[in-house]
Amino acid sequence: MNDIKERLIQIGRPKANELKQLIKEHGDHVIQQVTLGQVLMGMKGVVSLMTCTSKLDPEEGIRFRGFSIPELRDKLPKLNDDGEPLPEGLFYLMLLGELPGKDDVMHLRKEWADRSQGIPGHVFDVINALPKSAHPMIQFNTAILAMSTQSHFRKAYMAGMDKQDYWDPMYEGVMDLISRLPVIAAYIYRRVFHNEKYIDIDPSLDWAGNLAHMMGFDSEEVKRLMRLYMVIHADHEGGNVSAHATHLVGSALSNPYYSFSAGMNGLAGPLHGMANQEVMVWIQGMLKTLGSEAPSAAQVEAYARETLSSGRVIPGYGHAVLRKTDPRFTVQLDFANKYIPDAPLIQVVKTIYDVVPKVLGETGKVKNPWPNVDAISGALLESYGIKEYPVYTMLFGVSRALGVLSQLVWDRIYGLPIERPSSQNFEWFKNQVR
Ligand code: CMX
Repeated sequence: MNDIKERLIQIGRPKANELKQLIKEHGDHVIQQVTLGQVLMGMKGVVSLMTCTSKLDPEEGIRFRGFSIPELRDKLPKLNDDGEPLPEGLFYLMLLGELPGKDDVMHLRKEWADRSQGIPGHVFDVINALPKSAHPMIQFNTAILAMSTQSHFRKAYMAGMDKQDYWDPMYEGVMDLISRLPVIAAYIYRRVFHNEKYIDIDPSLDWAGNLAHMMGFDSEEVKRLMRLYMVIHADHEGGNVSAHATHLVGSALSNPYYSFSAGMNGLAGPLHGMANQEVMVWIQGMLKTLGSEAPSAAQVEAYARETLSSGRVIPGYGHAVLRKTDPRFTVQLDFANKYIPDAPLIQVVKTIYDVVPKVLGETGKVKNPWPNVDAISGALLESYGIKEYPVYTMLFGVSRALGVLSQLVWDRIYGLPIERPSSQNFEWFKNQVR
């Protein structure tokens, strides 16, 4: 058994017992009152999930196992002192709740490179059967489902495994799946946008560096950007659509491929992960309409007002939980200011940031007028030469696997039951206030 699995048993068994005891002794304890508005408006603020990998504070932003993004950039192992932390280290932290050493990260890097070689040939046949015009998220998700023929979890379940051991084949599937996502994403990118000129994995590279390499970007600059991108998109506690969907489907003891695929279907919505593509479409539409690559604040403001008055959202702004500028936006802006301060698109993003919060605030209804992660991520990718917007959400998806799948392992360690909330019709809700 490898070190990570041994550690999971050491930490996991006592925690699972503790949880059982807590429920046995205090299962009837009332923890929260829920209003009619909360239930009918997207269950915001209703505590209904247990997630250990990360926590989102409305004012401060995300913390992964207690660490903010600036703290992670300081404390997680890097390849070079001036580089970005390796996503392998963030996965280790989210899975075990402990900061990894450089050896731990290098071990994971090698294990993922080895596991990435095992994608069955039919997965590529399935991708190739789709039209190239199919959105990359369709191709990505189809490939994820096609990989489930190799599910360790399914095989172990059919063999009659004891349920306290479910976490083990879940972990194996999660490790396979995470290792293979960069290969799949790069394959789809090269298939659709680079005439099927595929690039093999370089086993000496790290997980994110390899993704950049297989997409055709070998500069250290793009690899550094990819490491940052993979770290900041990895998790956003349990209630967001992709995390919640993965967890929900996993609660039926669906294998990790089915579960993650459900999460990716949610990520593909324009109010969630697809917003990074939408932002670029909105910016390019604005530049075209205004006939300028460097619009003034007044021009951007007028364009934003026009978007609102036509009943559309301004993508990249607002959030269901956050009430301040997203630190994932700030860290990307800092990155851009440091490495590409003169990039024209970054100037446009800054001008939007100067005016859009005021415009959204004036509506009187938008609870958070500040930018989220998606307001700048596409502009950064495009500035580094990854110009094909339809792949942006797929890259988000590769990263999101780190958080939601490490949580899925913990769901099985804790032995969490199938989820089955209650629902009522409209009459029932009206009767509550009569
Ligand atoms: N532009 C225009 N209107 C917005 C808005 C925006 N950026 N953000 C919120 N609103 C509107 C809502 O549509 C809602 O309008 P109605 O009352 O007419 O239905 C009202 O303001 C209140 O919404 P809210 O409570 O502030 O926000 P929600 O929790 O309902 O929604 C979110 C959150 C992110 C879906 C929303 O802010 C939005 O649509 N933003 C643009 C899309 C986006 O950037 N999504 C990415 C989020 C991050 C991620 O998941 O990746």
